[in-house]
Amino acid sequence: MTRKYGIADTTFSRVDMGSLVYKVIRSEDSEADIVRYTVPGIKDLPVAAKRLIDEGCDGVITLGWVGKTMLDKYSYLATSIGLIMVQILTSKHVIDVTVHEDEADDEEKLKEIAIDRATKHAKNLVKLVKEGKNALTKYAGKGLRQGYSNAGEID
Ligand code: RDL
Ligand code: RDL
Ligand code: RDL
Repeated sequence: MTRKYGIADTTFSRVDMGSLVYKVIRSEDSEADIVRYTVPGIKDLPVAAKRLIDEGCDGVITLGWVGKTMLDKYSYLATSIGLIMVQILTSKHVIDVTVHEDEADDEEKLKEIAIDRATKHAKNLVKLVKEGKNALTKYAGKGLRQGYSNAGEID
């Protein structure tokens, strides 16, 4: 059976993570169907993810960008709860890639975080969809990070 992946991204984001993630999924799973759904902002992502799953996606990756204000952070908290609800309701993974604009002061660094986080999580999604529960077990406890270099295991 051909696997089907959903990509939900936003026009609010300042980096085009959707196009990047499309290429990563394509290279990790060359036969896959990939559907992209672009919405205005993060609060629109839960329903986009739900609709992608309703139309047959085996897993979804969401690509959000959170502004610097308290209001933006509250919007993200609401979004995160919504995305978790979608996962619980559908029993499918919705991998949440979020870049917080206050993670870095300069734009180049923010872009680097976005590219690294989106790429690593796209690979995580493909692994989970292709191989299931134990796909990531060999990395358990290794202190992996997305957007930064790995924190590493404490031994
Ligand atoms: O449904 C339309 C909008 O309400 C929705 O797109 C929101 O997600 C837009 N939005 C905010 O209203 C906000 O206060 C966003 C942010 N902050 C944000 O930080 N990032 C977004 N959208 O992607
Ligand atoms: O769906 C992919 C990720 O969004 C998800 O795995 C998150 O749980 C990753 N994550 C964060 O995004 C974060 O800001 C984690 C932490 N903080 C954290 O403190 N511990 C985690 N994950 O295990
Ligand atoms: O140790 C530094 C970072 O890992 C920490 O600040 C995280 O909270 C940063 N982070 C996010 O803010 C987020 O929205 C992470 C993720 N998502 C994520 O998916 N994976 C991370 N960090 O490793």
